[in-house]
Amino acid sequence: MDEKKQDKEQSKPVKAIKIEDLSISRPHAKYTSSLDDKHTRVVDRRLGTKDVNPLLKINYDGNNFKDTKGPKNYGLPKLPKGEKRGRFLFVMMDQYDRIPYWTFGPSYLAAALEKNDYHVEIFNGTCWHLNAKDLEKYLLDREPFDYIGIGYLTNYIHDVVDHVKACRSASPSSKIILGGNGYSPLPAYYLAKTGADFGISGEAENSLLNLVNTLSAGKSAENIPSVSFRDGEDIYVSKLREPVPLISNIPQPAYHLFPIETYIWYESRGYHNGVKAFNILSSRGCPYRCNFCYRLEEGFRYRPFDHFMSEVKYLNEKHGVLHFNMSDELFMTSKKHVIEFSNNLINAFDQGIISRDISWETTGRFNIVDQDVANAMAESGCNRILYGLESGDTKVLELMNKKTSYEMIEAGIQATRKAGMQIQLPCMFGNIGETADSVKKTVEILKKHSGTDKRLLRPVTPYPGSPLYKYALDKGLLRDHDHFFEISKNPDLLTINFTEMDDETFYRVMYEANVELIDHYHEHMATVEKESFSKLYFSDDDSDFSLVDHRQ
Ligand code: B12
Ligand code: SF4
Repeated sequence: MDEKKQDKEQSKPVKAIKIEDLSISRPHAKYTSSLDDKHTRVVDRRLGTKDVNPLLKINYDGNNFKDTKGPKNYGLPKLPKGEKRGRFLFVMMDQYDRIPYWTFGPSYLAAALEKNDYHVEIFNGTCWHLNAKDLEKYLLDREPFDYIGIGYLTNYIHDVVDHVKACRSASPSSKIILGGNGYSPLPAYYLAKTGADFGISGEAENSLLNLVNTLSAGKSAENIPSVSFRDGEDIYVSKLREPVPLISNIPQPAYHLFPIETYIWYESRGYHNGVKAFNILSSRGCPYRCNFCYRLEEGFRYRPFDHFMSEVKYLNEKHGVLHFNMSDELFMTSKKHVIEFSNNLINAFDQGIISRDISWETTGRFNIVDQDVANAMAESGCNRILYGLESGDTKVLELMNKKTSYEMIEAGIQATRKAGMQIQLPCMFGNIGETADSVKKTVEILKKHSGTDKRLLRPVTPYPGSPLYKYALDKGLLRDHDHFFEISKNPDLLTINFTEMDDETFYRVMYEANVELIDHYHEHMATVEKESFSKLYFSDDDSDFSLVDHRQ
C-alpha cells in the first residue's frame, strides 16, 4: 500500500461493531447467574505487582462424587446380545474451518457409550460442512434417537440455538444434551437460552453414561454429578465430578464411526506435505492457569506410555499414519516427563515396536524447554513444537500469569531450533498491561522466529470460565453473560479492551503491528519459494518444495 493510501486507511474512524442478539425470541427457562456461580469460586491469589488474576477454583464436592472408576449401571437389566439400551446421535456442528480439525470429545464419548450397549451415530457437520437444515433432513430420514448430544465451543452459541431448534422440530421426542468447553462454565445460562433438556460440564465420559443410564432406567437426573437439567421453567445444576484420574480407563476413540481417511487427507495435505498425519492425545489437563485460558477441570493426567503406544500402533497399522499431532492441552509439563516420554519412544523404535519413520509434533512451554529437553524430543522424532508465545513482553506475560519471560522465550527458541525442530508461536494482543511498546517485542520475536508460519495478532477474548472473564465481570467491563454474547461476535475485533489505550488507538497499534508482520511474512515467503524452485530446477533437490496444487 502506498503511503498516502495507508494514511487514509489509518485515519478512517474505527468501524462500529454490529451487535446482534442471540436469536432467541423467548428464553426457555428462568435464569439466575447464581446457578452458574455454584460451579466456580474465585480463590484470592496475588501475582506480580497487581492482583489481576483471580484463580478459578472448582467446587468439587469430593465426598460424594468420587465414582470415577466407571459408570454406575443403576440396576439396568442385562441386555440380550445385540440389543441396545438406546439410540444416541452426536451432532458435530460445522466450525467453518477450511481444514476441519479432528474433534476428540465426541469420539471418546461415543466409545464409552458403545461399550455400554448404546447405538451411536454421528452427524458430522464439522467434516462435511452441514448446517441445521441438513440436520433436520437427516433426523426426518432416521428412526428417532432417544438422545441427541451437541458439543460446542463458546463461539458457536448461535449455531447451537439453530441446531436445537432443528432437533425439536424434526425429532420432538429426543432428549437434547449439551456439553463441551462452551457449555461447561455456564450450564444454567445455556439451558435457559437454548431450550436443551440436559447438559454436562467438563470431561463427560462418566457423567454422560450416568445420565443416559439413569434416563434409560426411567429415573430422574437429579444429583448426577456435573449434570444440569431443565424442568419446565426451573433449572437444576449439580456440583462437578472429579475428572477420571486414570485416563487409561477411558476407551480408545470410536474411530470406526468417523471418516478417518478424510481427516488424515485434510491433515496431510493441509500441513504435512503429503505425509499421512493424524491427531492423538497423550495427556489431559494442564497445571497452569494463564488468565485468558478457559480451564474448568483441575488436575493433570498422563496416559501410561504403553496405553498411548497401542493407539499409535493402531493408527499406524490400520491407517498408515506416520505423523502424529499430539494435541495435548500442554504436553511439556515437566522436563522429567518430556525426557522420559522421548526415551520411551526411542526404546520403542529400537525394539521394533513401531517404525522409526514416525514423527510427531506437540505443545510446549518456554519455562520447561532447555537444550536437553529439546534434544530428547528431536531424537525421538518430534519435528515441530507449538509454544504459546502470547506476548514478547515480560511484564504482560507476568500479568497474564504465563510464567514465562522474554529471556525464556529467546533461549527456548534457540534450543528448539538448535535441536532441528520447527516452532509455531501463537500470540495475542491486548491483555492487561499491553501498550504500543509492549507489542513491539511480540512483533520483533515473530519477525525473527516464525519463519514460514504466518502469525498475526488478534485481540484477546475473555472466554466464559477464564480468569479474565471473571476479571471483566468484577471490574464492570462486562455487565453479565448476555453482554458478553452481544459484544463477542468476531475474534478479529475487540470484545473488551483490557488496556489503557482507547479503542481507536488499540486498533491502530494492532493494525500497524499486523501490517509489519504481513510484509515481513510475504518477503520471507518470496525468498523461500524462489530458493525452493532454484533447488528443484538446478540442484535436483525437492526437499523444500511444497506439494503442487493443480487447482491453482
Ligand atoms: C485441540 C484444540 C483445538 C484444535 C481443535 C478444536 C476443535 N474444533 O475441536 C484447534 C487448534 C483447531 C483449536 C482452535 C481453537 N480453539 Co481450541 N483447543 C484445543 C484443546 C487444546 C484441546 C481440545 C480437546 O480435544 N480436548 C480433549 C477432549 C477429549 O476434550 P474435550 O474436547 O474438552 O471433550 C470433553 C468435554 O468437553 C466433553 N464434551 C465434548 N463434546 C461434548 C459433547 C457432548 C454432547 C457432551 C455431553 C460432552 C462433550 O466430553 C469430552 C470428553 O471428556 C482445548 C483445551 C481444552 N481445555 O480442552 C482448546 C480449546 C477448546 N480451544 C479454545 C479456543 C478458544 C479455540 C479457538 C477459538 C482459538 C482461536 N481464537 O482461534 C479456536 C476455535 C477453532 C474452532 N474452529 O472451533 C478454548 C475454548 C474456550 C471456549 N470456552 O470455547 C479451549 C478450551 C482452550 C482454552 N483453554 O481456552 N483448538
Ligand atoms: S494457555 Fe496453555 S499453558 Fe496456559 S493454562 Fe491454558 S493450556 Fe495451560
